[in-house]
Amino acid sequence: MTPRVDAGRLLLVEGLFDTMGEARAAGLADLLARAGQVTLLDAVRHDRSTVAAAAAGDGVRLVLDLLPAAAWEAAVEASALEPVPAPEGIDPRPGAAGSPCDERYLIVPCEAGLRIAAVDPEGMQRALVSVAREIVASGQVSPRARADGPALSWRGLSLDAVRHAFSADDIARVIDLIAWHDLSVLHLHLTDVQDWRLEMECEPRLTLADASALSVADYDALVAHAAARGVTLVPEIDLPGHVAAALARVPELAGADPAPHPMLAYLDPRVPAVRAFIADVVAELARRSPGGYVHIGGDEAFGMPEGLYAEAVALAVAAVRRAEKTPVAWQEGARSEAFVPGDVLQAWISPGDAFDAEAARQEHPPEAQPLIELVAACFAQAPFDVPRAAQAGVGILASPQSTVYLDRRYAEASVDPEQNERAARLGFPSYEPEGVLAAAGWVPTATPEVVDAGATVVAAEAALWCETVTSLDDAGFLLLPRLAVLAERMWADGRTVPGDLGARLRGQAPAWEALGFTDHYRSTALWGHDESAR
Ligand code: TNX
Repeated sequence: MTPRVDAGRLLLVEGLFDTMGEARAAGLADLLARAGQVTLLDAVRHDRSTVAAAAAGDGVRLVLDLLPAAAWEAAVEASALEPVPAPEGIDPRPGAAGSPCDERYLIVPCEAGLRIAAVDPEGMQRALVSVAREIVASGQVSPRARADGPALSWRGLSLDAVRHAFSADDIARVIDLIAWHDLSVLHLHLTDVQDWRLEMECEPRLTLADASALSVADYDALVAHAAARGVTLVPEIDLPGHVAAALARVPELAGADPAPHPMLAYLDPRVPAVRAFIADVVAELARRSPGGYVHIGGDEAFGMPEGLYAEAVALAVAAVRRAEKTPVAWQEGARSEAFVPGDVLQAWISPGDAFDAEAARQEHPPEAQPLIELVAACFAQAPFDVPRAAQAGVGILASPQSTVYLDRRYAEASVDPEQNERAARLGFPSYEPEGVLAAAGWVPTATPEVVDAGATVVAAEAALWCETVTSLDDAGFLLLPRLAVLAERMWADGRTVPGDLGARLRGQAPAWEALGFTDHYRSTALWGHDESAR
């Protein structure tokens, strides 16, 4: 059957399957169809009538030209376009070694239509998605020549899949969304105080009572879904703090001493069952995740003695290394001294974001004071984390809370009064609200606390924590439009993106809606008063 082709919504691509491979070409076709109602066809594989329709002007013809790396510079020169530097930092993809994959592309007019040149299938994918975004925004593809590419190879979203139990299908939709905005990583936060969300073959009790947990098959399918859309899954199992759910389900993990506070729990590395548990869960997670990096958490181990913390983190790091992967942890991991050059620490506590112990002491009743002191002691070390990482030569994954945490209320009103209830309900209550365009000037590699400490930003991620989220719609409300702003900054870093950011964001709303994120925030800053008709 010939697919129905709407005028201007057909991309007829020469060399699609040959250049991209089966899985990725199919994944890309699915993404474009879902997000943009853009039909992607391989000109060689499809029937004559479709090809003829495209030739007659119903679609855009694209010729893919996968170049040898050595031919790239000459191609840029021939195009007379401003060259874009190769991406920097670390490459999250499976099997990546050495320099990051080259996601740069050139789009130049040619006799048949447009020629897309890249040296990697990743570059082809980003180019084709950019063409589809243009179709969504304007209904057409401009014949203008352009060269583009990301500044950083690892551009991610960290998604809390614990505080809200996203289904595998919800997570697939988030993957589609981030692929549409050229992100390369979905960092999945899979375990926390409240729940352990990923079925583990080595310890089935972790998810036995939880019908909504992601099964082994769900996880494998998500890894494949992501890979086919140019996204690598970086899984996180949060150790040695944030583990109350695991301790409740696996009683042998109980510590040698009583917990420092009834509300706190950690994995005590002196307990033999704990040592085996850390080794087993990390090994299994690494085995099931084809990407090169495994995140072991390491954040907020409140009340845990320093020596035990360092020992527990070192066990997790060693398990990652045995699996021939590279460890990632939240910045507190620097305190363990288990990280070496090539490893990654995720900086999230910007100056000014740290826990305000004085305010907490004032606000809370006497019985909360001991807990406040334990939390305060942990945060008091935060200013030294990135300097410690710098000294150890460990790269920084930049996620400055004040800029990239999307569990933050919107400062401005919505043009749609129906969004008020959601706006009041969603977001971490103690954070200052922020406007949708607040991150428009973010330069990830110039994140001040990282640069000041002499550390290097090797990757960047936005984050959505889900304490207040109760559905995928809620997530979409917090993510959009802000994630699109952050994605653009992670792509461009210090470069200015020409044109009007507001117009670019509004232009993508149909794609968000087509992906099911219908309740994106209709901020007055973007939609003005007269545009509420949407
Ligand atoms: C801090 S960021 C956390 C999360 C919370 C988040 C709320 C980090 C490593 N830990 O557990 O969900 O704040 O924004």
